[in-house]
Amino acid sequence: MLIDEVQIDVHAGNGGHGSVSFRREKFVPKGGPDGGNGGKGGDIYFIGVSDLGALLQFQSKKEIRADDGKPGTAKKCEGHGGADLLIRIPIGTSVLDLLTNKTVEIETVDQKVLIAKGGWGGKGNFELRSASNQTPMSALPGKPGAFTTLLLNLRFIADVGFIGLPNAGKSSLLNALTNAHAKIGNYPFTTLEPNLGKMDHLILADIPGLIEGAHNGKGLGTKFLKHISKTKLLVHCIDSSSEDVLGDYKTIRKELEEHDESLLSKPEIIVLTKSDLVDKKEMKKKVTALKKLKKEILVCSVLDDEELKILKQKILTI
Ligand SMILES: Nc1nc2c(ncn2[C@@H]2O[C@H](COP(=O)(O)OP(=O)(O)O)[C@@H](O)[C@H]2O)c(=O)[nH]1
Ligand SMILES: [Mg+2]
Repeated sequence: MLIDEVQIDVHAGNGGHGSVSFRREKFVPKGGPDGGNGGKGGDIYFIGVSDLGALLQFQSKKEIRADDGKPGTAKKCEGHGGADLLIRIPIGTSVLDLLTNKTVEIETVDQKVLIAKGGWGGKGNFELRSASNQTPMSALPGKPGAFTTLLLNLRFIADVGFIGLPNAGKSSLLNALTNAHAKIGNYPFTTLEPNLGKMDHLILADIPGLIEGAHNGKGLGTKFLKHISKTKLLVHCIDSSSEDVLGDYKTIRKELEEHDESLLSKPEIIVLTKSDLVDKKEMKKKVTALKKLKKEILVCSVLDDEELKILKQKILTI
């Protein structure tokens, strides 16, 4: 399972309280103040990782807390600081702070971003001495750690996105070209989440359920349309046994346009899938119907190694 959107609460550690304490020495009945400062609360950082599954850590844990600082103690001892937390976040995640409405993008591996700062420790009564008050009888409390609510959104999942109507053969192609084990079925919506596979250095994704109306929440498309936005190439799959290949193409293009117009200018190749199901003459007609789009058109069957090889080479040239 791939988690691509999750809301979490983050609480940095609170600062430890300052201490109220007085020196105790033999023959000095009333020693001066010696209460130490509280320790600082732990900070929370995000760090970029290449593991796309890293958001899975939030599946059952939606609240992240860093340790509080410890209180100060006698003899001017400062309390221990709370340990900082380093949270692994997949690159391509945008982090929206729902309280400030600011967004940070996690873009590179090892990128470290301070998300919530721990509170400073309170001053102990030793540090609070002043000219007017040499023996403060109180100390300051630690400051609370920063708190916020974040919406994490994983966008950048693949170099190449396979799009097309349900049943067009996207998952089958992904499996044939990569190490993925996507579910295949002769019914719509087998693919409920994007399937990823690796082909040489490229990550290929099978983007599920793009259907008419997906952009306004019908079907399963909306959730996944965003994954297309950062791919370098779209492989538009059209079932060559369809009666209206051009209509199928346009349906998907309309979805893309209504979601985000800029998707239309992405490099795209058209693949007429399941080529084994139609004869040569019919295939020629289908290719001709798509020719006027002035896009690269390939025909491919998962049963034909030669056609698969050509498709692979084409994808690798991006
Ligand atoms: N004959 C034939 N059937 C195919 C081919 N590719 C996919 N199919 C079948 O078409 C149906 C839908 O395929 P699937 O990959 O699940 O489509 P998706 O919904 O686009 O992911 C399945 O029954 C597949 O077995 C192909 O190249 N040739
Ligand atoms: Mg599928």
